[in-house]
Amino acid sequence: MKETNFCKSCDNATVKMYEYAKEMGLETIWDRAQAMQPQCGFGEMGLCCTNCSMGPCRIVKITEDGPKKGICGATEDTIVSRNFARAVAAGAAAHSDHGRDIAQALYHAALEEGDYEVRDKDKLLKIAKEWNVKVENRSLKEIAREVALMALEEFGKPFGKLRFLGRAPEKRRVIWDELGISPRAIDREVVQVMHSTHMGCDADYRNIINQAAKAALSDGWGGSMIGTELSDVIFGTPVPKKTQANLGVLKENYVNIIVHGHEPTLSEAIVIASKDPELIELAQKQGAEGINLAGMCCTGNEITMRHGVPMAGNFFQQELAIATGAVDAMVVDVQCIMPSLSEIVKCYHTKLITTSLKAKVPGAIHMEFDEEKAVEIAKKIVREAVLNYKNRKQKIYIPEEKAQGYVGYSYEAILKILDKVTNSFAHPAGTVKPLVDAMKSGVLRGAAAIVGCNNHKVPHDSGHVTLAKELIKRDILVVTTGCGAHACIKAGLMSMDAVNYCGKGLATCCELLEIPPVLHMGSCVDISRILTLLSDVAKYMGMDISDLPVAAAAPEWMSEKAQSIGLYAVSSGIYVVLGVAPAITGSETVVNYLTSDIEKILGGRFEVESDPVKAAEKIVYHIEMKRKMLGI
Ligand code: XCC
Ligand code: SF4
Repeated sequence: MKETNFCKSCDNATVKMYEYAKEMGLETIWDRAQAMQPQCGFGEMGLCCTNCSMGPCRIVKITEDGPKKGICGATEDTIVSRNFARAVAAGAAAHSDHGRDIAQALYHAALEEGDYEVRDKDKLLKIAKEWNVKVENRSLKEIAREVALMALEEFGKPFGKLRFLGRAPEKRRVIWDELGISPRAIDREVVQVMHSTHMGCDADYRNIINQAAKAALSDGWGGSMIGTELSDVIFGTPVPKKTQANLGVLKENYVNIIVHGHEPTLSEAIVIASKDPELIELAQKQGAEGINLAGMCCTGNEITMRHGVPMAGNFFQQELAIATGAVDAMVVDVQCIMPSLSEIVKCYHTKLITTSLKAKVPGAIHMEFDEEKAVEIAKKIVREAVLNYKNRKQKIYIPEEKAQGYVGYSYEAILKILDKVTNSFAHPAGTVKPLVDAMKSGVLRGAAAIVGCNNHKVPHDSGHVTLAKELIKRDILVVTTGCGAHACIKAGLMSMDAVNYCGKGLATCCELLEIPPVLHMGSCVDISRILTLLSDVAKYMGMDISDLPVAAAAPEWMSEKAQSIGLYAVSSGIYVVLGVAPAITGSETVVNYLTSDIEKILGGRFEVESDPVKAAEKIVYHIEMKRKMLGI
């Protein structure tokens, strides 16, 4: 096999740990990616169909005489768009099911069952008002219960449209209505995609993509938004705070617990349990100095946004964390958990603890999480980790890299920061006006979101980091979520010193507002925060989201959730640059539709650009073009 160095990363800790893992004879994601080469061309192009058992059918493009249709007669356009739509539906399902769990947690909180409570009363009241819930002469619990029930109804209500669509600018809602893609109920849109992409159903690629767009919108403006908003109600809306990031946050003489996955219901309870005096004492009895909690992937984002818990790393660092030998338990819930973890823990004392019925891994210990007994179960889990400390037997190697940065920029936090420069006499507090003014004057050219995962097809973290640096250099404010946020904080882009990378305009804004040029807005469901922010800016300016000088990028995306996010962003009028091509290249028609024609209908479109420097140029071009159209 050709020896290629798959572990190209711009993160030193990752490179070091990868080399160390190799020395130790451990297998990591990079080794498996290398062993997988060459990857299947049919799959890569989206040209393989397994939707019925007459297949698999694959369309052969490279030779003239190969089959050009599936056995049922499905064309490449049908097959490619169906595969794409199914991936979007799966992604929307994952995000939305997360949202549903949070709504359920709020319901329990309202009934005083379990350990959750309403921590952000203002946000609850705001949502209640938005949803026409009666608040006068009612207790907070009663209001919370009704809001939770209404949120749960959003998944399967028989009539009407999603309530949060009301946040979008009027022009946007008209576009959705006219196209028939305003989502009705979240589950329904996902089910409809699965139905219409069943064998012998929808064969029109445009119609298939429209339905996928509807499901994607039910994620962004439905499941994800419910996830974010109700998480804020239960656990508090994030405010800026300082934290540390990278594998160097692990501490040799402490019980190290990593929480990894997505839903804050579990991780919030673990945060409480890890501070329990009895458990800390138990840890000390085992010879440790205390308990050190760190987060990975989106769970890491959730608990750092609300508690400043250190961020241990992103998707590609999960195996490496275990290879440090210092992790006493890795506690996981759902999504982005590599099944390989159960293999790598065999070489260490680390306990891999699964907690969700939706995600069990052979070889892991399963300790089922129950929202009604959250802290009790969390304490049991932390106890497992603490008692495991004395079982450490391998050499410990923790890379020293740990960056400092600021996190916690929820939409509400951003508004509050903008208040600092708002002359309350001239304009009311809590408006986006200062942001709009900065954009209009050209001090800020625009804004871009950098989101998404890690993918071996792009050097680890460097897609995110290079793009962010290129954009802030050109006075474009960057907001980020997900594994992109981990990449940016590790590269120092969330520290105040990052102004040194900025153009003059952005540097001035950052200094005035005391913010870093790259703002951590949370986990992937929190991209809904960005939708809310953009909607309010558009509404303030009396226009649509598609008119704004903004863009989004997912330089290293890999998950189905990312495909759903990409499509709801495009369907919300946003220009989205992908660093990795989705599996659609088998149909030129579908590629043209998603990267060009769709813009005429929805105002946003996809662009594929694997080189982050070129991606930055394209974003700058797009932003400048939008500015010109706005006459600013
Ligand atoms: Fe997963 Fe959310 Fe992607 Fe990271 S960014 S690899 S989806 S953890 Ni969501
Ligand atoms: Fe083949 Fe059509 Fe069945 Fe797909 S649905 S596997 S293209 S016969």
